[in-house]
Amino acid sequence: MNCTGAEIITGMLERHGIDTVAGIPGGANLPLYDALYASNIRHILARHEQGAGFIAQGMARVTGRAAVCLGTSGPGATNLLTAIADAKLDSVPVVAITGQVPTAMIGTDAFQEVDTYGLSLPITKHNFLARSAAELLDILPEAFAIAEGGRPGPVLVDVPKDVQRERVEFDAWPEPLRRKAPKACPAADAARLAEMIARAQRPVLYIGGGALASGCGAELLALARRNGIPVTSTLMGLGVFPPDNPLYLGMLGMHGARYTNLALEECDLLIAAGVRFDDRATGKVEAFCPGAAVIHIDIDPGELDKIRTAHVGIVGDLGQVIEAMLPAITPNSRRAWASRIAALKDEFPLAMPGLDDPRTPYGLIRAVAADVDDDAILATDVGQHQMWAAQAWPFARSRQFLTSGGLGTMGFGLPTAIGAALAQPDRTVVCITGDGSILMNIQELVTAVEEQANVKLIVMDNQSLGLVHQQQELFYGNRIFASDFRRGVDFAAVAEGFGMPAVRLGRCDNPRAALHYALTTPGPCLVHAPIDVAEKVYPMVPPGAANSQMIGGTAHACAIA
Ligand SMILES: Cc1ncc(C[n+]2csc(CCOP(=O)(O)OP(=O)(O)O)c2C)c(N)n1
Ligand SMILES: [Mg+2]
Repeated sequence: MNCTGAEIITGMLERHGIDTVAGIPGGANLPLYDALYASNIRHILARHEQGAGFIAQGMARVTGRAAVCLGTSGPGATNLLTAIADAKLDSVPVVAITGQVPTAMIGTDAFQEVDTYGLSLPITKHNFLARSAAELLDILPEAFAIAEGGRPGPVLVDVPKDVQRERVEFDAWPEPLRRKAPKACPAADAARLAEMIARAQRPVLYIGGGALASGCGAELLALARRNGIPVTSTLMGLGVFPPDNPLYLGMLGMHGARYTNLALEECDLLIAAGVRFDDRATGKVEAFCPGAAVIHIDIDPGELDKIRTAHVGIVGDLGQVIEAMLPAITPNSRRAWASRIAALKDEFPLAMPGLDDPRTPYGLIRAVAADVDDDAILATDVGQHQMWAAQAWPFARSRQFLTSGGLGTMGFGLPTAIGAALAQPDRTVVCITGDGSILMNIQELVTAVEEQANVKLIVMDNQSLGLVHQQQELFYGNRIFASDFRRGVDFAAVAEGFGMPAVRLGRCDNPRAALHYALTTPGPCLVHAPIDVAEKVYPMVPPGAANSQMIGGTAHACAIA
């Protein structure tokens, strides 16, 4: 074989099953783009590198496989960083390949030079600076194995221009590296877990993104059912557990239902499965499940005892650990605990006012959900609309909900939805976004049009950074500052300017019919939905407070001065 470094990259991408990449070319990665010209890989030309990063995330989040984004050196690389950091916090396997100035010029403040390796160090699972074309034969397989193995995450490969052009002779293409099988759960550990569960009176399973990555929905369901264990989910775990199962408690934490957080207060055994005790889930951590023994199962040893010391911590693949302990789990219906939870549910249900009215936040989200099949993918941006969607959308399966959980990145929604639609073109992808968030990656509207991605954007327009407005109103004495937009945007006209059809719900007599038209017309479409700025996401745990101190969300929402 005789290839350039750039040809090695495209050849290795093909060998890893990559058929689509997203990026933007520039001086320092032009040799790579020249090699792409000659390859079968489809290239999605994003309009901003952050868009390319999130398009890759969308592909990775729905498939569970690593996806690839490309950027040139300097500003191309720095523009990718937010999407890479976002992938790190949500454990998404992304391989970012950046061009770099020629090796001899590194460190000279050359045109479009930044230290991409240094900048990406704290926000990647691993990163590489390629020093030779031959090295790429090792780096690329490693990059994919690291991105996908164990706890997934982003990997950056920085490739100087001369390395992309360098020719090298080699005998054979390296095989993709096999993923290391996680260590099996020792029988003694499995027995110990089963014993703790048998002794508990009020256990709760607390599941998160790790459950999704492990693909262990069936095992979790079997465990919960056999021992009558109620199940709560973090934002990242939504979709893993069937929402209509009587054992399901819904989402916990800052915007979880009151009964969910109250049930957690009372539990005596917390089985933390693929979670990281994020503060949005736990509230004031000292007051989280105060009387509970804790079992913590995670594939990443770094998560154990990081925030809450576990009585038993198990490092391993969640599905395998549950499978190992299932035979020792005693059947139990836990009548007393179930009836206590039923009583909490009755007394403190999740109030979703306006559910039948598509002109209200909850009503709109439910109307959209009712008009797509349960295979549809939901992406969101960040803000009130994200939390309303998390509360109201009836998630039926894993990898259906794409949201920026850890980093909370406004601008995530549109490009991520495009990536999901490209990876799975037969599914409808709904993106619920806000008037603030969509502006952060609005340029990708034209990418969606160009690719005819089947993305349905629902812009919930309260002419405000609503979640900020809500916090200022509730916790800063109603001193609303820099959160309301003084000037609105005609998002439908903007979409049309980008070549995307649009529907103005505010002007429709029959909003359900208008939604139906938008959701069933093939290709991308934008729906503009005016929302009252006074609408709130309730309940809400005040920042820093215990989950039990949540406010609002009862039938008579608390009045807060
Ligand atoms: C990049 C970025 N900047 C700032 C924030 C802080 N922030 C969180 S929610 C929010 C408001 C979002 O507004 P919008 O998209 O209109 O959603 P809404 O809350 O109104 O539904 C802001 C500014 C953020 N999460 N991300
Ligand atoms: Mg808004």
